[in-house]
Amino acid sequence: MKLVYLGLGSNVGDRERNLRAAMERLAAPGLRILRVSPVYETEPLEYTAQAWFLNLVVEAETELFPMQLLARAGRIERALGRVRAVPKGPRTIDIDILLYGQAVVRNATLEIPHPRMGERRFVLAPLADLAPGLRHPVTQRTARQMLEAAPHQAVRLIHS
Ligand code: PH2
Ligand code: MG
Ligand code: MG
Repeated sequence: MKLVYLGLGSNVGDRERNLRAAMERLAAPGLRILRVSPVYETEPLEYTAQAWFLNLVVEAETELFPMQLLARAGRIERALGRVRAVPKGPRTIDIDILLYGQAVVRNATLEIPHPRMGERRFVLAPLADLAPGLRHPVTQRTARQMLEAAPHQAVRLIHS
């Protein structure tokens, strides 16, 4: 059983509902959601000409291997109508594996820890709410330390 952290985001349609629907589908055999962070409304990063996102982080325990978890996430994204029109562009739902226990995974389709998590307040703010002392397995920095060092991005707490 591994403790994992998943980053969810939505900026198309009913964003709250998309997040809820994704969590309902994530919680299937082999994965149990333990805690859910507060929801943040966040300025788009990287591809900036798009609507603001709602983002949250899910803490779960899972028996799925990383590639199985990635496959489940991809199936849910497709089921909820995600279309990959613009890379990093608008999406009904995005489910990213941030951390998988203390594992380091790198292959052609998956990299864990998520390679850009250290630059993303939309990930680090909700992650630090759940697990401020959680350490990045490579840098050994805590979620709180990463949040303090992250570049500017507007994020505002919507609700817990
Ligand atoms: N996801 C991206 C790119 N930019 N910006 C915010 N605020 N939230 C996201 O979830 C997000 C993003 C690529 O997945
Ligand atoms: Mg993403
Ligand atoms: Mg993604």
